[in-house]
Amino acid sequence: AAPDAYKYIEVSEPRPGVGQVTLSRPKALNALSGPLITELNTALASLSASPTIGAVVLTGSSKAFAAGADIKEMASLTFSEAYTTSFIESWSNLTTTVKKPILAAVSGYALGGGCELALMCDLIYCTSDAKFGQPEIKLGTIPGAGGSQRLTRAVGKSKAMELILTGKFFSGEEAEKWGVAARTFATHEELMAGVLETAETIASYSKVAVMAAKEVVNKSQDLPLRDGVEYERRVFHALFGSQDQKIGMKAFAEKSKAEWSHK
Ligand code: CO8
Repeated sequence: AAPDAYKYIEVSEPRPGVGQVTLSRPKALNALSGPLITELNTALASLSASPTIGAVVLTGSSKAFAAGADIKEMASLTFSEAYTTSFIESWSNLTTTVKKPILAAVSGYALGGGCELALMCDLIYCTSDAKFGQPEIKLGTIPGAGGSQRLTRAVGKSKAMELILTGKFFSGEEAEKWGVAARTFATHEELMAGVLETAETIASYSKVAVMAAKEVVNKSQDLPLRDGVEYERRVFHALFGSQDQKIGMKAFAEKSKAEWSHK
């Protein structure tokens, strides 16, 4: 879709091969309403399908990545409505349909569904004073978009229990210390420069290899170790069938720069 087709997000290509989606509902601190999630899914599907895009950055503003699901929209929902419409199931499209790496760049609030959205991405960079949290307990509910599962895998059971049962926030600095975030930055500007640099690096590699690498690392979250190692080996074997494996290894031997065919 054309960039101006969106109301709650902005889509751009700030660096060669890098797509950027910026959540933009400033008056509600980027609260994740149904229409916003629909736009996000459309934009991600289109970037994922684009032959020129190699990596995607998902970000918000310096004040908020996203302050959660839209509480006002959810407040009057009934069980039968939530159940029969599979409320928020489409959020997971991000993890199931996008084969290219998605890098979350988090400044300010990443709360509830916002924290879960960041956790669904392939890696998180953030500012040191970013505010993560799963405060659903304060609203009389619990995380509903994977937070209890992904946060627990990231920080371990005891810490996840503490965070989810108290709803207390944790900082970007803590997120990095606990392995939730890969790197922290002092300011939003430095964060964006850092995330775009990493995204550009990823986008400079063979798309076949990058997609395979993303796939096998994510499998580690679902499979027992033995099955995961076997899965990885199968995919590794399969890549000997790609042109880019031949191109990459030949370039190394010739001390030249690989010109990827992405095949
Ligand atoms: N939903 C709807 N509107 C929101 C949300 C939200 N999650 N967060 C902020 N807003 C709105 C505020 O209502 C306010 O609007 P208005 O100006 O019309 O009153 C505007 O954004 C600005 O917010 P504040 O005035 O509150 O700004 P402050 O700087 O004072 O405070 C906070 C910022 C601390 C982030 C505060 O806004 C806050 O606590 N927000 C809610 C955080 C929260 O509880 N998030 C979890 C929501 S539940 C959830 O995400 C998961 C539910 C389980 C299912 C998962 C998927 C749906």
